[in-house]
Amino acid sequence: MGEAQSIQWFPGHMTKTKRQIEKTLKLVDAVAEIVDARIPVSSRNPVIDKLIQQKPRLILLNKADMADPVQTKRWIAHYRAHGIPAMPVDCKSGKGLQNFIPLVKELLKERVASWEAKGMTGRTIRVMVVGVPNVGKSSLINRMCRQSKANVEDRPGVTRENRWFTIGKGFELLDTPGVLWPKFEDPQVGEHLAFTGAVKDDILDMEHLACRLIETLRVLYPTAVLQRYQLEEQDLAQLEPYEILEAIGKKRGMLVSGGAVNTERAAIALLDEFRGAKLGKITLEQVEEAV
Ligand SMILES: Nc1nc2c(ncn2[C@@H]2O[C@H](COP(=O)(O)OP(=O)(O)O)[C@@H](O)[C@H]2O)c(=O)[nH]1
Ligand SMILES: [Mg+2]
Repeated sequence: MGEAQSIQWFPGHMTKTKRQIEKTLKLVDAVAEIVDARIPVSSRNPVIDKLIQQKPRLILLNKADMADPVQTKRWIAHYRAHGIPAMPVDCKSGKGLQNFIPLVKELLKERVASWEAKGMTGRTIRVMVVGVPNVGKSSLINRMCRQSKANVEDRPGVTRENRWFTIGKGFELLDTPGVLWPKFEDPQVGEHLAFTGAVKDDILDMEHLACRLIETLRVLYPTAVLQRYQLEEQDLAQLEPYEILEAIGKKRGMLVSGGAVNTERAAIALLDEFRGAKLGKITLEQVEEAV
């Protein structure tokens, strides 16, 4: 996407969100940060690290159903090596969520022991769920609530958006207060969020985006593209991305009158299919450093 577009998206509400998160942090015992397992770097706001500081934290690699399991394992090892427990989840189906509360309890083991030593037995554990838009915060909360037949409650002293969700006995979740925007200034971040559909398509040039996706995929997952669109290996490696888009459209019979390929339609098809994991389980951002 162009520079102008990315500037347009960046809203000025971060200061307010930061303040809200800082205030709310005082009310919770831990933070569960959700990232998109396909783009674990771009789907988080780096400001989070500064905000959270000493608060115990865990990372949920969500949408693991669509990510490359080998890469997801590497990310988990990577976070763990940095002292952050992490786990893969699929909040759409609920897969992996049975490990969520146990992991939080493990994270807070010493704290819980010290509460108990002070006679505070059965104290409620409160966890704030943070993450950029579309990463799956609501899905996580809904899933967890459904599993435990929980309810939503309002409490004095918190704003209407700050709703606590009781999930199971002595365990509560809170959604991110405010909107935690990703770091759009970095063009690659904006692009990866657009590939995964985290950004509204009506402000994007779909053909340009599809060409960029082709460039990325032919390096990281060439076989996935070859198989899905029945392309020649040499073509995928050597043609210009736009020519590959044309080849995809041609294979699909997406033509306009006169016989030219409708590349706009081809672009939309490619992006839709990528987002729907029709090309397979793909992770666009991979761990660089050895762990
Ligand atoms: N395939 C898949 N889709 C998911 C998963 N979690 C969330 N989604 C979808 O991602 C979109 C955004 O989820 P939502 O919970 O609204 O994100 P929020 O903006 O962080 O609250 C929705 O269409 C969800 O159905 C997941 O684990 N796997
Ligand atoms: Mg939500």
